[in-house]
Amino acid sequence: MRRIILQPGEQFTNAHLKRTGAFNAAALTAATAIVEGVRERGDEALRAYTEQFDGVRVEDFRVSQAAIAEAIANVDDKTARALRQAAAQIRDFHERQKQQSWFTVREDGALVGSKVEPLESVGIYVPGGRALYPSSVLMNALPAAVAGVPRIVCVTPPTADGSLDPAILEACRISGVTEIYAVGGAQAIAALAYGTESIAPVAKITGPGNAYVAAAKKVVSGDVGIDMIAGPSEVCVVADSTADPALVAIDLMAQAEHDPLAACYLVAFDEAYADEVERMVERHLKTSTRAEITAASLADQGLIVVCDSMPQAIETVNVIAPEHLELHVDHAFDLLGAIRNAGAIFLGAWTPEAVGDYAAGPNHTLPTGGTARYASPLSVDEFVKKSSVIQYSSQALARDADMVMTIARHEGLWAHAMSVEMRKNLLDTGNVYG
Ligand code: HSO
Ligand code: ZN
Repeated sequence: MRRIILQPGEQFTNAHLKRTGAFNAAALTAATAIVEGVRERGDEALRAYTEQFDGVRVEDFRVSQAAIAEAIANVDDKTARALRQAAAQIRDFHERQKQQSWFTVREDGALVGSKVEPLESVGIYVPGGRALYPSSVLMNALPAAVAGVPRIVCVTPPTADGSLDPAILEACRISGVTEIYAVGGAQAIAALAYGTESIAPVAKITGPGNAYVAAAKKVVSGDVGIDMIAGPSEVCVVADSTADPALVAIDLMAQAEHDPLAACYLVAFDEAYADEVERMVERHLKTSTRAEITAASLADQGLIVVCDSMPQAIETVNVIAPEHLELHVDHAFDLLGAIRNAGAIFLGAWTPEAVGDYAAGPNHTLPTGGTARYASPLSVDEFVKKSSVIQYSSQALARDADMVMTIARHEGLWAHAMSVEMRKNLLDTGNVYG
């Protein structure tokens, strides 16, 4: 891992980081062409792109109930039970995020409020290949279900032999997905956004994907809602001398094994400790079943920052604004107030990121690439929208009339002022024209 040693009082800056974005210009160009193709030619384009990119000819994109039932029967009991248990904790956490509609009535009788309404439909992208995660289905579909979205569509790339991942389908069933289509890539995003003969469009698209999926989301955003555009996964572990280097090493590896582009940061307080963590990584790599990806990620993207003090370490974390932050330090909870930028914060020695990835309840879809400076984890809020509600009484109108007319006239908007004045006249004289 690359190493930086900060001098006392030295600030960690963005220049120390070499982040890879969620997508690049080439992916954006390719995705734009694919989106246009699907927009113009619907299912025909969808079939052609699927043949080109997935190497398989799909006649009917919709996965039938019979195929789903047959695949689900193959999920082993233990996995199915674990998914159900995780789902229960994730659902419980997200239930607490639900916002109620609210109304308040002023003394003059004016009612104002906010009406919360679930989106009518959402599309969830489920990647294939290296990132085929049933847990991501739970993390995207459950908040939508809790929000009350009636139509939850899942899209996932088809496999060459037409097989379906049973655990993915089981996760769809557990979390209330209503339609599944075997289509992936930028073409799936286009289909969800604009609809084709076989896929009705949705109001919003969420879920992780590769650079082309991320670019396609960017292209369709505005015409359809999207969640954040996720870049490579990240973890930052702050370890003081109380942290077991073997555990710190395996926690870094747990993020690195996702992707050669995953970025792992270790913030430590002396070089000898950092050396020890690196030795532990080497040792664990010998038995890892994903040694190649893990080693590539740590070598190319890994970074150790050796700090002189805890305040310097905390400021380093705030500049990195990591997706996941593990505080492997004594009295971790006491540091919480000083952490301004992090997607999810894992406190103490007993909280590996993996418990958050699968089971604790909070969402594992988190802001990456430093976007934790302004963005939040995926939540029920992403699947609802609000309408403002206003109802004036005659008394309230009389009270606010002058204020509204004054501002409207200042803005030169005649009918705005008149719409209030005529009502005021009606109240004063019984006639709208006074
Ligand atoms: N750590 C990933 C989520 C995940 N982990 C899914 C395992 N499965 C998000 O950064
Ligand atoms: Zn993970």
